[in-house]
Amino acid sequence: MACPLFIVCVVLALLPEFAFAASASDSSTRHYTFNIKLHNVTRLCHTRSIMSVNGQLPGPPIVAREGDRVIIKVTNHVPNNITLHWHGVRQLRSGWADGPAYVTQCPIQSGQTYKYNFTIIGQRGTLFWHAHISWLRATLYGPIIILPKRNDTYPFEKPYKEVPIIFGEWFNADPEAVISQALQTGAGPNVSDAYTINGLPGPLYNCSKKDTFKLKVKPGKTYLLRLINAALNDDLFFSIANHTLTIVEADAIYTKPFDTDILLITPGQTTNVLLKTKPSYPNATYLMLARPYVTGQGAVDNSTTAGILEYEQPLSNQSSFKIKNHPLFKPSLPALNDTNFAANFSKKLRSLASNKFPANVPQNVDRRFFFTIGLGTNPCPKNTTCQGPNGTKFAASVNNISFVLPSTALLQAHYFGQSNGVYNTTFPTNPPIPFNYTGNPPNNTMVSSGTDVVVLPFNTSVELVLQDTSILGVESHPLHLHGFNFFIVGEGFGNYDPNKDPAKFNLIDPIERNTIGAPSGGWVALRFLADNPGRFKTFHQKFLLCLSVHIFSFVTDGSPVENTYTGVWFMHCHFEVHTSWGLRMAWIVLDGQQSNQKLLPPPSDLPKC
Ligand SMILES: *[C@@H]1O[C@H](CO)[C@@H](O)[C@H](O)[C@H]1NC(C)=O
Ligand SMILES: *[C@@H]1O[C@H](CO)[C@@H](O)[C@H](O)[C@H]1NC(C)=O
Ligand SMILES: *[C@@H]1O[C@H](CO)[C@@H](O)[C@H](O)[C@H]1NC(C)=O
Ligand SMILES: *[C@@H]1O[C@H](CO)[C@@H](O)[C@H](O)[C@H]1NC(C)=O
Ligand SMILES: *[C@@H]1O[C@H](CO)[C@@H](O)[C@H](O)[C@H]1NC(C)=O
Ligand SMILES: *[C@@H]1O[C@H](CO)[C@@H](O)[C@H](O)[C@H]1NC(C)=O
Ligand SMILES: *[C@@H]1O[C@H](CO)[C@@H](O)[C@H](O)[C@H]1NC(C)=O
Ligand SMILES: *[C@@H]1O[C@H](CO)[C@@H](O)[C@H](O)[C@H]1NC(C)=O
Ligand SMILES: *[C@@H]1O[C@H](CO)[C@@H](O)[C@H](O)[C@H]1NC(C)=O
Ligand SMILES: *[C@@H]1O[C@H](CO)[C@@H](O)[C@H](O)[C@H]1NC(C)=O
Ligand SMILES: *[C@@H]1O[C@H](CO)[C@@H](O)[C@H](O)[C@H]1NC(C)=O
Ligand SMILES: *[C@@H]1O[C@H](CO)[C@@H](O)[C@H](O)[C@H]1NC(C)=O
Ligand SMILES: [Cu+2]
Repeated sequence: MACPLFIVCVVLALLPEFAFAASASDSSTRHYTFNIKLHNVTRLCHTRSIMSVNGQLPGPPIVAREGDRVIIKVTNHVPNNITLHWHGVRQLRSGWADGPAYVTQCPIQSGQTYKYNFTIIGQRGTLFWHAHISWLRATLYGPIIILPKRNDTYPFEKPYKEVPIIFGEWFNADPEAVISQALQTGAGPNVSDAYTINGLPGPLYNCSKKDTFKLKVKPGKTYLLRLINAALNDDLFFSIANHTLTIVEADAIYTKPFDTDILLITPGQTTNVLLKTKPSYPNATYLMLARPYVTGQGAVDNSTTAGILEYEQPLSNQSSFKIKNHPLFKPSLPALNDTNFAANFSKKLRSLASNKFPANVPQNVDRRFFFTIGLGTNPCPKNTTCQGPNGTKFAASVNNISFVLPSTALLQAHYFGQSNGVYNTTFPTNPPIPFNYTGNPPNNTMVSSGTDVVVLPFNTSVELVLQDTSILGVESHPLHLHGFNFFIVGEGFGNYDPNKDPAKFNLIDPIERNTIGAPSGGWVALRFLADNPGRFKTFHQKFLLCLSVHIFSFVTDGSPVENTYTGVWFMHCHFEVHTSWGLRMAWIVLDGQQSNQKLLPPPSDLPKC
């Protein structure tokens, strides 16, 4: 009697979209050992002791297939406190492994070990990992490469080779000293001395020619470049001379492919591009360049990092021709302040939105939030002098609150019901005082401070508008949300108009990402669902759910009842300096009713404060 239903449920439960990774036969567990140690590195003729993972800069890549469990055993052999973050990994029910210090965990102290343990579900492409405490991510970062499931293909031409290209920032001084001094004086921090490609600044800097990344290619092939911006404080333009790139993925979400000679990538973003090499050996070498897109008023490292695209010489030519006799072509990049380029580029990015990889844009909204983001000031402590604007200290805020990190982790406080005195749940839905956000700045630029969060019931559909302010100058901020991807449904310059702008929202195929460069002097509208339907159940659970759903008709409109998205999710500017100044906040998403909609208990080795 239940036969047809039984079969339907077996089939549904077996569909890959619904497969729970750990129970699928082709998924596996990948183990990594990360030893955080000091090691001496020389760049630009300056030798510095840096913190690195296993003595590598950039750190080792994490390679996994969609559906795999990853366990990274991290041991801290340095004096500093450490945490690592798996940037963009959604951490379903595993928020204890997310990593931001004092948000989801206390730091791993010197001599301690912590095992990060999570499963990668419903994501494929490039992400990255980095330290998430103070400015330690300056040297503690590396790629996360998520391959499609076994036997699954890319929705684009199979590349001949895949190469991570990770941008970083090199400081001759210790970045910890740089930020600590800035926070003390209230001034903007000293800027970096170079940008790097795969840890190497390249030939355009003094004393750096030998530290140049070379991408050796064969003619007539397609390469997949996995671009990652791990720089601390700078958006970057990137281009390869005489080669067009095809963007196919961003933040581990497939995009509608589009061709471009130049791309823009903010800290926290990743972009996969296809590079088709020339059909035959070109007798030329090509520079690839990256340099910043600058919108702020402060000091900036405006230098350019370069790598070389080098065609392997045909065998017959090897002796007779020297690569150094070849002409070297240089790409041209937009002006440092080319905001039009940024806006046009952003408009071209669309989700693939295919049947297999749908764009599940929330069509209805339960809760609307309007957050101003930008800089501000804090008063100078009595009897000291400060070097920020007008003798104050630089600060930054969301809805005028400069977020103060607690001395214990928010997630522990939440989980054990000990939030009293740790955080408030009164984070404002709108700016406390409306003003002309992108007009003449108000006279009072002071921010308020606190540890305040938004609490969302399980399964809330959220619309969040981020509005840049002109206080101390407009600026593009790369906002990053932990635990979720959001859809970028609209953006524009000036002040957001809640009456006119929603009509222009793209609810069909907007790009889905975890980090957005909010427009300088403008706004961006994001939507996300505070759960993650349909991909987090064992076969057994899915089968039972399917039966119960159909027998009792719990769900008639296709809305999800399963799954969870529980935890404390940090949201912050991915310019490390702005995060340090307080441009950060957190969302608490409550447990759902069902047992599989709840955060798992903390692992036994979770570090203590
Ligand atoms: C992948 O394909 C191979 C060969 O076609 C097959 O033997 C294997 O069972 C497949 N694996 C999965 C998980 O589908
Ligand atoms: C780094 O170099 C300094 C100075 O030469 C030396 O004292 C130190 O032992 C080196 N550190 C490591 C980890 O090799
Ligand atoms: C990782 O987490 C899973 C799910 O909580 C658990 O079953 C497993 O034992 C953990 N593995 C390790 C090595 O801690
Ligand atoms: C490369 O581009 C430059 C400038 O656009 C052009 O002058 C040159 O002919 C091109 N060279 C090759 C080998 O593609
Ligand atoms: C490169 O140089 C070789 C030797 O001069 C020549 O035979 C070949 O046609 C050149 N290739 C191109 C693409 O210019
Ligand atoms: C970079 O900044 C320096 C000093 O602030 C300035 O002299 C130089 O012209 C700038 N370079 C570019 C490419 O804007
Ligand atoms: C960009 O900078 C140039 C000078 O370097 C200036 O002339 C131009 O007005 C600036 N453009 C914008 C959009 O700010
Ligand atoms: C500031 O300095 C004055 C004079 O030296 C002293 O009387 C006062 O106590 C100091 N205030 C604080 C807060 O340190
Ligand atoms: C600095 O103070 C002066 C005089 O009080 C004021 O006119 C100016 O707007 C202030 N500037 C900033 C950036 O706060
Ligand atoms: C806000 O300021 C801008 C720039 O000064 C101005 O063009 C605009 O009219 C102002 N808007 C309102 C509502 O006052
Ligand atoms: C919570 O709010 C109260 C009242 O405004 C304030 O006194 C307290 O400092 C706040 N606590 C935190 C952790 O921000
Ligand atoms: C490391 O973190 C612990 C817990 O928050 C704190 O008590 C300690 O002072 C920190 N140590 C260092 C070196 O920052
Ligand atoms: Cu910012």
